[in-house]
Amino acid sequence: MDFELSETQAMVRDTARAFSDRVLRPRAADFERAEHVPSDVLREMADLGLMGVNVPAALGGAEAGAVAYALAIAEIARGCSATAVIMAVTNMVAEVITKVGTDAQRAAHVTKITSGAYEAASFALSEPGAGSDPGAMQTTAVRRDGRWVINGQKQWITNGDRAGVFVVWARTGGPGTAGLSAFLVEKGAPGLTLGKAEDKMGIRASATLPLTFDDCEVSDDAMLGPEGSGFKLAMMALDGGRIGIGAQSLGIASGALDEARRYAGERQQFGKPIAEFQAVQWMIADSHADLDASRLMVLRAASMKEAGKGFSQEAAMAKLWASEAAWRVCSRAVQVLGGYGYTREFSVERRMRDVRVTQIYEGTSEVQRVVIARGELRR
Ligand code: COS
Repeated sequence: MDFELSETQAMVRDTARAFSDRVLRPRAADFERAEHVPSDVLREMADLGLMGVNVPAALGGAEAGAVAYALAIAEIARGCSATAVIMAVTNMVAEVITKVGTDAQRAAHVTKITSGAYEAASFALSEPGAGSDPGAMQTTAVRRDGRWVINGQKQWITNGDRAGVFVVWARTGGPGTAGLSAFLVEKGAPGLTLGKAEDKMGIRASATLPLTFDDCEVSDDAMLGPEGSGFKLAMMALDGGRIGIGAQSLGIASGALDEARRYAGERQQFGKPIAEFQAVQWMIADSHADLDASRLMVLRAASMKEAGKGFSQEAAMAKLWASEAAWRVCSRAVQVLGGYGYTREFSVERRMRDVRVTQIYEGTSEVQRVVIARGELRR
């Protein structure tokens, strides 16, 4: 067992950290107020290789692997949680098209994602009535005159406002999970309407939209992967996505712990810094232990992915643990800062709102427990 990072992994982490400290951390509160991450920020991330960290160089990616990707997401999230989820979903789409797309689909879309020609990409699986249970989806795709015609509604679509391409799941066969297929739908496709962004608790600089498909026609070769393979494709992509959300939770909470540590060293009460009180030391200690466990679990799942091993359970455990630990860490950080922690003067208030969704999106904590228990009971 080797806990040392390779040169490439350390380089990607350092690149992401430097960008995050220079560009994201100082501006995250402004992004939240504007409810938007500026396009030039995403463009610079693409230039740094951050929109295709685990994508082959031949397709414009950094080809740095899944561990480097997790490290990069954590660093970006430490600076700005919203930018991290934009990056996470975009990378997930780039990876899934790379993995199962045809040469033509890769050439058409992956290089546009990695180069920043597309600002972002989207993953359109959930629906108003199909969240934890994608097998219940109602969106349909039917073949008509050599084209696919998509009808239905999607919900909670990260990057819906700025994606150049959407992976859209629709029913092409019978009921349940076996009847689903995935399609690549380009921005501006006729019949695709973007809804109004949700008014969310946190991650407000990343837009989350509903989409409506009303006789949205795509070409015959827009199907991604074989017909009927959509559910498995979604699960496979989400396994990797869950490592990304675990890393995002880790990054958001690491920033909260940094702020709590700094504040505890400066804030004087009863004639000494509050860091000298054991009550505060224990909060810092528990948070540090929580985050160290998260880091180990996220990086283990990422290294198993990189080694080509099965990692569904490990990714589910990493996301479950890291998202719930991050919530505890952010809550303790607010407590350490007291009244100041409850104001927008410090980032812990925003981090606590932002981190809450990591227990919900890309599979709720309850779904992660289902995945873990099924794996465990099958052994
Ligand atoms: N990788 C590859 N295949 C997988 C898989 C995975 N991680 N997980 C399941 N499958 C396969 C199964 O092996 C099964 O294949 P067969 O029919 O050939 O046996 C098929 O997919 C159906 O699997 P299962 O019966 O387990 O599906 P369920 O409907 O019971 O769903 C859960 C299981 C709850 C785990 C799944 O629906 C899930 O992850 N839901 C959450 C979705 C989610 O994260 N939504 C958020 C969207 S992004 S914000």
